[in-house]
Amino acid sequence: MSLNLIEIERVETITKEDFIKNYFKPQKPVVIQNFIKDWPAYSKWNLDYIKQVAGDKIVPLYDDRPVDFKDGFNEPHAKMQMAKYVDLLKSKPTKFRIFLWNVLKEVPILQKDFTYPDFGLKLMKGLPMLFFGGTNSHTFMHYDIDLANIFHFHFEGKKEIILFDQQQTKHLYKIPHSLIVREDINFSDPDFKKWPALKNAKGYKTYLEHGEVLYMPEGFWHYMKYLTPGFSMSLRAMARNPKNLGKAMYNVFVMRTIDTVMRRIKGQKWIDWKNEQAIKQTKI
Ligand SMILES: O=C(O)CCC(=O)C(=O)O
Repeated sequence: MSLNLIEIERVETITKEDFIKNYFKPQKPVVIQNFIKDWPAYSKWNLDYIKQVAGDKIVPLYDDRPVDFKDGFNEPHAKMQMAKYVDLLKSKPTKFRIFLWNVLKEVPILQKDFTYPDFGLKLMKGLPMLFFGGTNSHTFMHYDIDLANIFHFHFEGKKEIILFDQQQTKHLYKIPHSLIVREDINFSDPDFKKWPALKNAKGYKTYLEHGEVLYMPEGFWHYMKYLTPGFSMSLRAMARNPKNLGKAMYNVFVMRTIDTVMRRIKGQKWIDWKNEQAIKQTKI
């Protein structure tokens, strides 16, 4: 038994008109295989190059430990010099990932290697984010707080991708007052005895390779597993659907505040209660 996933459509390249008509309007994911062949990044960006231009930076690292009530929002689990981190990635599997690292702020020179593509959407120029991971590390199934349209460009390694739209949330064991599902689900090989509702979820999958870009529509759940060491850059455009914009506002101003206050008041009990609710609220 495996998850009910269809392959994400793939195109060699695409015009903005076709992108808007075939993927943005119907909110369908797509992989564009050869879109960035003329970016300097296509030939330059690999782990050695990152070590060369950003080796002395201290980077925030995350592993797959469960959420702890003492952790702040996106608070890193460890810090390391980028040069050492790249050596680690290349030498052995590691759970340590870099998540949401702002390219503009941290290594401005990298901006020379890419341009903001015209997909017919207004990209947020201040927010190109980088993500790194080692063999077998993964990002929990989550969706982004602003429910943005995301363009995810991948470099060097191979990455497994699983996506679900927001309609599937009821089958995913979502943790209330958060943007994640139960962290103990292995989406690469789920235990359906433990998580039977996952049988009803309908999603998408693909494997991303160097130079490919994945479009993730607004608010899509995403799970990403690095099969070999690599890194990605995400560019984002604001959600257009008013319902999603409303959810984004709620997440930023209400959901996050409730969660922070409750962690302070109830501590680990709040986290444990949310984890139980994720099971209770998911119908089979
Ligand atoms: O690639 C990753 O590690 C996570 C990417 C992600 O969550 C995103 O692009 O929003």
